[in-house]
Amino acid sequence: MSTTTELQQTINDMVDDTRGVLAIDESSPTIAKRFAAIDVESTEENRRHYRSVLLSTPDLGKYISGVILFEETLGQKNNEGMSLAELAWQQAIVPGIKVDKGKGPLPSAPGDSITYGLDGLAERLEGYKAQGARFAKWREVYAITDTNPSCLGLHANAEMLARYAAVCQAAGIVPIVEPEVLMDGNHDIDRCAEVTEHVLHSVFHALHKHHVSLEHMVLKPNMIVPGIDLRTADPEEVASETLKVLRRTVPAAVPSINFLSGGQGPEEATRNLNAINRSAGNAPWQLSISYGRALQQPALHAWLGKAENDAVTQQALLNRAKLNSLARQGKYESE
Ligand code: 5MM
Repeated sequence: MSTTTELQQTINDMVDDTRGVLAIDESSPTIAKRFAAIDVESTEENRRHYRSVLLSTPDLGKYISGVILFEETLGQKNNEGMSLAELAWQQAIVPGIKVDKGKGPLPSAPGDSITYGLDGLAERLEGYKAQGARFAKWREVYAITDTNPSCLGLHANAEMLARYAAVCQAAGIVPIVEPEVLMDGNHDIDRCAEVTEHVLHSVFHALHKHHVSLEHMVLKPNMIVPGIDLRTADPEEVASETLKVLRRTVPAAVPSINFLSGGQGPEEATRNLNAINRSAGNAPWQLSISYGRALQQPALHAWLGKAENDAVTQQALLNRAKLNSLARQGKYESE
């Protein structure tokens, strides 16, 4: 199979008009924080158990088309000895893998950060592919202040995303490109829109320079929302600002835009997605999800680290996945 055929096949399997992507790719420090909130220790066995419970949820494949795994999870098996990647694919959920190695400060750009992990990426991808991964994900993070992100921050982060995406496509792996403008702060919705427009413009400019095939990637952006300390926007305003910025920056060749939830509550993230899809008209891309917290939070709080809660954990995940599938189609009613 040619690389292009392979990429197209993965896009066909991941992108449709009702399903979305589940992000369970929390790195070790992040999953430890999530488990600490329910008083559960982050051991390898607890992480394996929790994530295999999620991926065994009956009917999850009706609403979820892809799952982003952490490197450790890709090598793990369920109690019956099946790899978690295979378990996902049993329900037509395409397995993918977070390949960035976290972030640190960007030198000469105070307040901006940069993500690590390009060295040896091509070789790592071969290994992940052999374990069943068909797409990858890389996140660059942008904080908003009066002066951030800087010009250097915009340029350097966009270059990283484009270089990562080019390496993935050469290996036949579909890249999810995730430029996350953080909600942290007290900036208003207009400032989030202004920054996100700059970010997406710089990212697509870099993708073009690196000859990334837009037809064979997925964009995972933030929605346009006010800073977490302000939080006054209603879903219609979020929808109109988000669609305005996306129309100005994202080429029609991109098949799917899968939002991150970024700290929005589960209900809020579903309401906003619904409003976006109701207002989208004839938007050229699918408008879907790649939520982590907004899909998992109710499931995590149902689980509480106890095997006797496995079934209610799955019900909680399925419920959120189903509601987001309705929101994907603009058919969600909060009652
Ligand atoms: C922004 O985080 C991504 C989406 O999750 P939310 O919907 O909760 O915002 C998520 O995929 C993230 O990239 C992973 O959890 C990895 O994050 P860390 O911080 O562990 O590298």
